[in-house]
Amino acid sequence: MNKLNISLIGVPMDLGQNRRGVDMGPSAIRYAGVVERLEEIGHTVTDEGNIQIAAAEKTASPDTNLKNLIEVTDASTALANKIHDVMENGQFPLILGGDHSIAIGTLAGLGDRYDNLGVIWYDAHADLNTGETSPSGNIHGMPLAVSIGLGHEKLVNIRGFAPKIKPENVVIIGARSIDPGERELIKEKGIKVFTMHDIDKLGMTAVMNNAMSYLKDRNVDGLHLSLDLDGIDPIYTPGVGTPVPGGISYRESHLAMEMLFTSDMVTSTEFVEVNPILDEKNKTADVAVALIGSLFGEKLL
Ligand code: EXY
Ligand code: MN
Ligand code: MN
Ligand code: MN
Repeated sequence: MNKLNISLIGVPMDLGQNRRGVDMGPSAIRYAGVVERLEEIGHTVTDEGNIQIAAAEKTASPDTNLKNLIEVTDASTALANKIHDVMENGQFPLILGGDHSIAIGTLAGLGDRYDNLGVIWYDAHADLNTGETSPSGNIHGMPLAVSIGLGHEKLVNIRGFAPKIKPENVVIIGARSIDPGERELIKEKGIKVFTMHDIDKLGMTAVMNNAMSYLKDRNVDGLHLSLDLDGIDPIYTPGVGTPVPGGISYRESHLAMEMLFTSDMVTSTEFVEVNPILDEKNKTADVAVALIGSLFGEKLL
């Protein structure tokens, strides 16, 4: 990564889950100084503002258990189109959520720019549910399934093509809360997962080296980092809607970001699930900005 022209896109989305407040994530991350931090490193940042998000549906659709399906589809389409446009202009997309359902739009926008996009999914969860396997009907538990072509056809076919990414180009890091249907899908599709057990056992250095050489062996032509703040232990990031204890530490996360920076592989990223209402003094947004600093080349010395 040299000095980049970064397009920052806010997605104040809270329709992919039940807890209000995550729509304020982009504001909280901006308030925590993301633009200044990136400019300090030497990057140029254009704040593209926010994608418009509709109000939540008043009545659940009778034909699906997916909540706010139409509203999430529309917002995802708008985000996908925006990302497509900024990439056309040679900009590096940095997307701020919003809940993790935004990744449906992100990957739809990136998908047709790459033949073989790699994805690192940094998360406590696998986000591999479909309408059939979801325990909640919350779309933020489904974006990875949708992006590999599984799930509701409205979501799967955004921008008119599917799948957006190949399951064998995905690496999940930090998983510790996986539903039965997701577990089956991971086995069936051979998705690469480094659980917390692997991080404990191998250490973050080996996990990241393995993840990156796996993706290099797959000859990826771009790498998207989708970072869910709940991947990190809630001690450090309490402001998330679905915290799971026993997560990745603050220092391990910095190391992971620094290693990604050094690899020069990352071509787009999103930071999601910051919920200022559940947070303690914007702590979670501060962590997001600190990690963004490391990912984009901030040095200690
Ligand atoms: N697996 C659960 C569900 O599908 O409802 C919880 C999903 C939480 C998703 C978070 C954001 O990564
Ligand atoms: Mn997630
Ligand atoms: Mn195109
Ligand atoms: Mn998660």
